[in-house]
Order: sequence, then C-alpha cells, then structure tokens
Amino acid sequence: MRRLLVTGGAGFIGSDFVHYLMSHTDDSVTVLDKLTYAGNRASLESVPADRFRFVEGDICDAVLVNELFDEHDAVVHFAAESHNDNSLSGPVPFVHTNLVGTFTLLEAARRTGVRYHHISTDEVYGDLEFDDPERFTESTPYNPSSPYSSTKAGSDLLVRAWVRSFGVAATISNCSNNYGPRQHVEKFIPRQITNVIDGVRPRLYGDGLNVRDWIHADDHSSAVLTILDRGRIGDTYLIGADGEKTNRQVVEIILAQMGQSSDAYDLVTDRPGHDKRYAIDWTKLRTELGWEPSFRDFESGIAATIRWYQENEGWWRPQKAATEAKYELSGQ
Ligand code: NAD
Ligand code: TDX
Repeated sequence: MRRLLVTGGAGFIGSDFVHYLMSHTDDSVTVLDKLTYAGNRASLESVPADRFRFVEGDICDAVLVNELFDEHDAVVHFAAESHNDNSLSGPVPFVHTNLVGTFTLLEAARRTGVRYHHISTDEVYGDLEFDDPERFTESTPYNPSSPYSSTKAGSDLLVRAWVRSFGVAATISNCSNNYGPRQHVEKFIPRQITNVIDGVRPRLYGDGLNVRDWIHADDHSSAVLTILDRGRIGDTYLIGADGEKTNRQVVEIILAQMGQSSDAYDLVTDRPGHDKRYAIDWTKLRTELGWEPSFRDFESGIAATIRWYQENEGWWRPQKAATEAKYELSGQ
C-alpha cells in the first residue's frame, strides 16, 4: 500500500483527487492543507477514515513538511493560491504559497528522495490569439500574464531546476480549466450557477468572447494518477480534453439548463490583462501514457455540476455573500 501525501487536498481539485484515489487505488492518503478561505474540510467528509489522515498546516512550514516527507512514499502538490482576480487585488499570498511553498517541498524532496508530482496550469504559457491554429504543447515558451500565472510559472521552473541540479524525482503537469463539484463560488462556472440559483444575472467580463478549454476535474485526477504511476521522471505532461468554449457559450448553456433565457446575462468590467484564449494539445499524454478523458460531453457534465450546487447549498452558501462583496468592489 503506497503512502501518498496530497497538499491542498481540501481545495477543489485536490479533494477530487483524494476521492478519486479512494475509489481507484488502495493507497493511504494524508492531506496537508492550511484551510485558507479556499479550503473546505467538508469536501473530504465522506472519505473512508481507515486510509485517510488530515493535517492542518502550511506548505511553507519546513519542519512540518520534512516530518511528513519522512512518512510518505510520494507527494502530489496541489496547494496554491489559485484565483487570478485575487492575485490582482492582493498578490502577497501568491508569492508566499506558490513560490516559497513549492521551494519548501522541493527541498524536502531533495533531502528524502521522495517521488514528487507538481500540479500546474496551462496559464504559464500566456494566451493564444483566437484564430491561432496552434495549441499549447510541452515545448511552448513560458509567457505568463498575471501574478497568479507568473508564480505558477516560477514554481514550475523551480521544479525543473531541482530535477536537473539535484536529481529530484519529479514530474509536472499543466492542465486546462477544470469544472465539477466542490469548486469555490469565486470561480466562473460556480459563480454563475449560484447567481442563477439566487435570481441574479450571470456576469461576463468584457465582451464575453474569451475562450477557455474545459476539462472535468475527474479527468484531471485520472491523468495525474496516470503520470504519478507511469510518467517519465523529469518530464512535463499537458492535460486537456478538447473543451474550448467562449465564456458566453458556457453561460448560455448554464442559463438554458436552469430554465432561463439564453441572453439573461450582463457584461461587466473586464479583468485587467485578461488572457484571450487557452487551448491544450494533449497528444503526449495520449500517445506516451495511453490516457484518455472520460467526460466527453460538456453539457451533461455541466448538468451534473448544476445539480450538485442545487443539492449542496450548505457547502457553498457560507462563502457566497463575501465573494460577491469582493466582486462588487471591482465593478464585476
Ligand atoms: P483551490 O483554491 O480550490 O484550493 C487550493 C487549496 O490549497 C485550498 O484547500 C487551500 O486551503 C490550500 N492552500 C493554500 N495555501 C496553502 C498553504 N500555504 N499551505 C497549505 N495549503 C494551502 O485550488 P484548485 O482550483 O483546486 O487548484 C489546485 C491546483 O491545481 C493549483 O495548484 C492550481 O494552480 C492548479 N490548477 C487549477 C486549475 C483550475 O481550473 N482550477 C487548472 C489547472 C491547474
Ligand atoms: O464572473 C466571472 N465572469 C467571467 O467572465 C468570472 C469569475 C470569470 N469570468 C471569466 C474570466 C475567464 O475568462 O471566465 C473565465 C474563467 O475565469 P476563472 O474561473 O477565474 O478561471 P481562469 O482565470 O481561466 O483560471 C482558472 O483556470 C486555470 C483557474 O482559476 C486557475 O487556477 C487555473 O490555473
């Protein structure tokens, strides 16, 4: 039985990964999570207790991190400050958690030789023009736009350097935009679903024509497990599922599925530096590791996500008012 340490396991994708591990492996799992505003202990409520331990703590705490590395066979690092809008209004925790936190984990990996998988984002590559026939690949140059994506890019570069200079046994994955249950209401899809539940019109930044490449969080989790099990040490893998949509298309799907007219949204102040388009070429993951996504139908994935928010109001309601108050300040 492998002993896995999962950082950020009380967040959206980290908790999805823990649930995925419980149903697809016999690994035992420890979550290390600081329980910031984005962490929610309730996301791990149904995890079987006999294979699971929760440690509340900071990935920048070198003493704690070193103790935990000594007790585990592999580490999957999800913990991050993850929201672009927050990184524009307050970048300090992004530098701290995304850079210093990753550095702290890498130093522990160097000391112990523990296998390390680093979770990152396609945003490190910057953005694409709407009509660019190319998509991001593992060799696209880094060109991040926001404080969030630049700190994620910096963390990826630390991993690459620790592999090359110190022989740390690491892999990296860069994934496209995730959707699914248990995502914080600050993010685009849950914000709009919970707005409609509250009788509030969805809000699209700018002209609503920016493009994101959507993947279900369960597909992200299955890809990460594939890379952890069979990825080549030192390599980077892009994770995507051919899910390009304009933000307007996404909102129209949500509105239609929730019984509203498809134009019942408002255009609001754009995000400064707003990346135009992301698109992932995941050929390497398919051809080298044989991975395929399972969620091929975005509309049914969204329908299930809407149902989850309708049925789990107790999970998201405590964050909703404060999140909307923050958006109100920036006219969004
Ligand atoms: P999230 O904001 O939902 O969760 C982040 C978790 O990390 C929270 O539980 C939080 O409490 C914890 N955390 C934050 N700072 C910490 C610290 N200093 N020490 C310990 N724990 C800390 O984020 P998410 O959307 O689940 O993203 C997880 C990872 O996936 C991030 O690394 C992100 O960059 C990456 N990613 C996200 C997406 C996406 O669409 N959400 C896409 C690609 C990659
Ligand atoms: O109310 C909104 N209206 C709107 O039009 C919000 C919250 C967002 N948007 C737009 C901005 C983006 O074009 O929707 C798109 C998606 O926005 P976010 O959910 O904030 O995601 P994004 O900025 O694309 O980043 C996400 O994907 C990559 C995650 O938050 C990152 O952690 C991940 O790395």
